[in-house]
Amino acid sequence: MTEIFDAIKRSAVRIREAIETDDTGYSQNKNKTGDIQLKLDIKSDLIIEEELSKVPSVKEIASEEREHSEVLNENGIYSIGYDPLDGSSLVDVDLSVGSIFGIYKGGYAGENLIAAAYVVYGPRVELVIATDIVELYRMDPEHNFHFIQPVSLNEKGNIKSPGATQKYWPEFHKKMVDEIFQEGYRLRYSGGMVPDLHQILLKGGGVFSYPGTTDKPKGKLRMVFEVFPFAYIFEKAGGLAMDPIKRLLDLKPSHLHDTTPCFFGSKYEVLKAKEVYGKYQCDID
Ligand code: AFP
Repeated sequence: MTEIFDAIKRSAVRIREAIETDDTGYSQNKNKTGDIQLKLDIKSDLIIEEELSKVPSVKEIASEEREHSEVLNENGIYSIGYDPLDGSSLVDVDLSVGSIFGIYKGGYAGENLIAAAYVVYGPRVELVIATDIVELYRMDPEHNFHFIQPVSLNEKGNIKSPGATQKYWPEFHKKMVDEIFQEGYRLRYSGGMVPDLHQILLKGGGVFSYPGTTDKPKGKLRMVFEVFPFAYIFEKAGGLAMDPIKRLLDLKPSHLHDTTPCFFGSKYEVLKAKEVYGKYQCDID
């Protein structure tokens, strides 16, 4: 798999350069989820396709920016699901963004993930790779990536990143978020999933939630490109990733672009969410 991680590193160097120099405007195209694509989304997607097509072990790719998966090498064994530039609408206000990768052996289901990675384009470019362990790398000015440290979560943290529009949150979800803040948790939410989850991972814990809402009952974040890769990373780092009743990696999408409510974090906070959601479900049964 080293050659896949090398392709991800080469993509990261080229995407970073595009972020720094290219037009941040919109294209004329919409992706499968109906978002109007930024020119940077399209360019990042093409960069990753080009780099992964040089890797013989990559059989096919599926990108958040494309409706269908595409075969790159008939004889390959891995399928890569990726979000080329998550949070791209934040580039024009100079906030951090990222690329997310899931490496699947078999179909695009959580149980078939064998590794995951993400790149954060912030004040520095950092790469986190999860195989059986989770490791942080940082890019130097010559574009080489250096190992920095292993990544692991504490049982409990002190950061809360509550996603989605509050007006559409279920009442019990709002109550649960309020209670977490009453416990002393601090609000950390940039609107970019990659930097928000990166912060929780590197500060040792906390919880990120993107619930089902009255306007989007299945949430916003896509299983194959965003949710499964981060679920894999959080579990390997010693945390939990749930919907929050079921384990996210046990979910099987019916379609490539399916979304799901998701909670990622250290054990204490995610289990708390599971308890609240479990009780609510009992109440409405
Ligand atoms: P964009 O790619 O459209 O900027 O969306 C980013 C994102 O998919 C994810 O990175 C964030 O966590 C989430 O959306 C933020 O969504 P809300 O603004 O609804 O909380």
